[in-house]
Amino acid sequence: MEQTVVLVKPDGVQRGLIGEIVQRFERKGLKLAALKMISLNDALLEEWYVHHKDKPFFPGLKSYMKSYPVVAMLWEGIDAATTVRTMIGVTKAREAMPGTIRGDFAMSQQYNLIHASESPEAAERERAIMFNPEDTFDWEKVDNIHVYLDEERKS
Ligand code: 3AN
Repeated sequence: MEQTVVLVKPDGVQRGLIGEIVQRFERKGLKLAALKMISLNDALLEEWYVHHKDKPFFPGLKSYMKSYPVVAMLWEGIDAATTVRTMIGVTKAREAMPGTIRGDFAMSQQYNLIHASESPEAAERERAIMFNPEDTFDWEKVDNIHVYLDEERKS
């Protein structure tokens, strides 16, 4: 099944929202395949945000992402990348729809609590940057038979 990478960013860690965020994805029916706390450094962030490296906000983004640890997770499910992006809401958090994570808990364009891979391709790239093979777990989530139709699970 598809996997997607999520980071609870330093503001989410500071604001005590790790549990809330994990709970939303668990209750949705996604499967957790990896979870770790990590302090990010310049080299990792320059690779992670390579598409933003010439943007005026990049230096500020980098120092914010290094300011405190983040919690990195790998979530698995059918269409996981799109599902999680829908659940987090738009970048400018004060405009994010109520019911989304940013819509319910954040106001800022930069301090928007959470990162989620933009696409399955981005998720593969981010997974390789963030996780070693031993960080990830391939386990059977037995309640998947109640989350998906048989045909969906086998497709
Ligand atoms: P998203 O996280 O919604 O995919 P991106 O990829 O456009 O958004 O931006 C990556 C991160 O850069 C955002 N989560 C946010 O923290 C920060 N960011 C994006 N746009 C701005 C901006 N105009 N000013 C400050 N920070 C920004």
